[in-house]
Amino acid sequence: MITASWGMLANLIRRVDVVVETVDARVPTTTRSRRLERLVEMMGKKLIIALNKADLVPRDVADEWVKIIRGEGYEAVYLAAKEHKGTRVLRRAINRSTDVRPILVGVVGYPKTGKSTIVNALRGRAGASTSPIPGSPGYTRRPNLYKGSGQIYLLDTPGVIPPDGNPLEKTLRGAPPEKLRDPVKVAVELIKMIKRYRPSAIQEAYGFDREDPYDFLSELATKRGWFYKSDHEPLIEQAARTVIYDYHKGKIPFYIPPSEYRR
Ligand SMILES: Nc1nc2c(ncn2[C@@H]2O[C@H](COP(=O)(O)OP(=O)(O)O)[C@@H](O)[C@H]2O)c(=O)[nH]1
Ligand SMILES: [Mg+2]
Repeated sequence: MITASWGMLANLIRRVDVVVETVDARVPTTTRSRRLERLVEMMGKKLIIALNKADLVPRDVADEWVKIIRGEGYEAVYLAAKEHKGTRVLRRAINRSTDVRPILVGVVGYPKTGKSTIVNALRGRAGASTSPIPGSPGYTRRPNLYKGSGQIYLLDTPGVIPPDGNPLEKTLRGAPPEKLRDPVKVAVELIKMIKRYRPSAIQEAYGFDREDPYDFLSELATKRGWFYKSDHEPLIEQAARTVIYDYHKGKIPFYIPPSEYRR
């Protein structure tokens, strides 16, 4: 993974007209970055908040989040980039956000929120080739823009926001589980959070559950045949990392309801 920095993000934002901030529709509040939003505003660029992975939440939930975010004065849309659903709505929002033509767009967000998938979806049939805008300052240099549809051009490097916060927040913000000092503790917290909103989620995803998340991880390791070589105890760290990966893949049914927001 590329080590991202806020300096790099600022350079990227400086180059574009519109920033698309990708957030995970299951946990939009945690995967939004106020720091990014302030930076985009400060630099006088347009911001569109794209609630991605909307296939993992009910439609009325996605609609409600869009309403809430628009109520804060930001443009917001929801989409399921992986399924190529909602990309037309996002394109329309980009076109409406500015009179500048052509429009240079940067896609920025925490890891695993779907930046690459959105870039690909916006490129549509344009293919893998990058096409510099004739007459633009970058034209004579290395091509670094992808042609999207119409007048939209996309920066070829999405901006990665470094995951911050406590270990659970970092995990929800896409930090790789291999880097966690205590993946078991984080997976236990993640399971508790998920079950608070959907008590049957673990049962639905794995076909079994235990009241104590620690017991669940231990049994998951046993069922999958993951044991320490030394003492043949269940390798719960591997079970913990698996649950975190499965969460990111959307295998565990869960989302935060918008009613939680205004508390
Ligand atoms: N369910 C679902 N998964 C998605 C969607 N978009 C991306 N993903 C998945 O989320 C993971 C991260 O996507 P990626 O585009 O690589 O994220 P990036 O790290 O922000 O560039 C991948 O496993 C994607 O398949 C979506 O709309 N729905
Ligand atoms: Mg990516």
